[in-house]
Amino acid sequence: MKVYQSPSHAQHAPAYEIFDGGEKIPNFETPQRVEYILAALGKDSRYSLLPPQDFGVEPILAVHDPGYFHFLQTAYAEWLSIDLDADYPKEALLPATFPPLNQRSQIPRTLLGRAGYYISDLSAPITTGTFPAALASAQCALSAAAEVAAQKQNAAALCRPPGHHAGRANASGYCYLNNAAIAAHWLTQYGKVAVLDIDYHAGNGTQEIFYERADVLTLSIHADPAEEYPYYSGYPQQTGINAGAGFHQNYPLPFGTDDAAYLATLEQALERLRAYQPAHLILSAGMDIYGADPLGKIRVTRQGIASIGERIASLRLPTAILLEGGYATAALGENFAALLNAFAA
Ligand code: OKP
Ligand code: ZN
Repeated sequence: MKVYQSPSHAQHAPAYEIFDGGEKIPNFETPQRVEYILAALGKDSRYSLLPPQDFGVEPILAVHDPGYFHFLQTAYAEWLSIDLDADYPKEALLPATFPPLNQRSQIPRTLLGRAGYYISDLSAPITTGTFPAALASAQCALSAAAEVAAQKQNAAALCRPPGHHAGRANASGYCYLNNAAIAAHWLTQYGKVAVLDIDYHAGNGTQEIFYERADVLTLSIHADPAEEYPYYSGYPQQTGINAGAGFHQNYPLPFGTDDAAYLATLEQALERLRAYQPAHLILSAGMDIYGADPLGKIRVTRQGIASIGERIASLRLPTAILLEGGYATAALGENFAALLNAFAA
């Protein structure tokens, strides 16, 4: 199986994020995550690691707002150029002011105003290497999608930063460009696409991007947003609108969900996928469902992850498997390999 990966990911290494209560903590979404996956896959001759091809910005701008994309591209340099007092911390651009509901009609000129407009929470700092890393991450996803379309074979991408919380015009939750949405939209040129998101957190960005579309079925299995980030999206009654009515489904799970309960819910999602008959599948593969994940409260084991992979692979759909979250870093390599093995056969 081809696995796309770019060394550019390491340029995105934010030192911190702001946690609840204002606590400044080391960022969980680290470059080491990919290092552990490379170590695990490197031991297995079935996997060939490849750099991404360059698809340019067009497939990204087909999904993301051009003003947002331009902001991502230029914000950090602009942040450095602003004359603030000398000891102002500038390792990352992170706003402290956000637009209240119904106050999004004006985009302010000043950088911090635009930062609050385009960044939705305190877990998406923009640092010097954030844009090149996010761009390379999206190219990895597109490369896997192109491989799947051309060869009708599964392919994977070690996307870092992840993407599923990024909306059409906003960054949040470690995500800047929605890799899965970019790849899924690109694949619609070859027919219907489905996105199955198994990250612990609801795929709210992906939900938003395809919410009015019937040509991309989006399904997300995640911790109940009534209790967990991203809080405001990922509810079962949110099923799409207009042309997209009935083409989104959320499967919220309670804290403590074990392998058996997870797999039972997965079967419901698989039933939807079989009925939809997509030409291609994108799997948003977050590994933070793992029991030992420091950000997760679902209790799936490594064997459970392997079973999840086997059940999804049994659909026999050409599938692009894209890394999303997973913060039990030392276990991430073996966990991702356990998932991928089912698709490599
Ligand atoms: C990204 B992905 C709440 C902090 C929430 C953001 C989590 C982003 C997860 N205490 N921080 O879906 O794995
Ligand atoms: Zn997650």
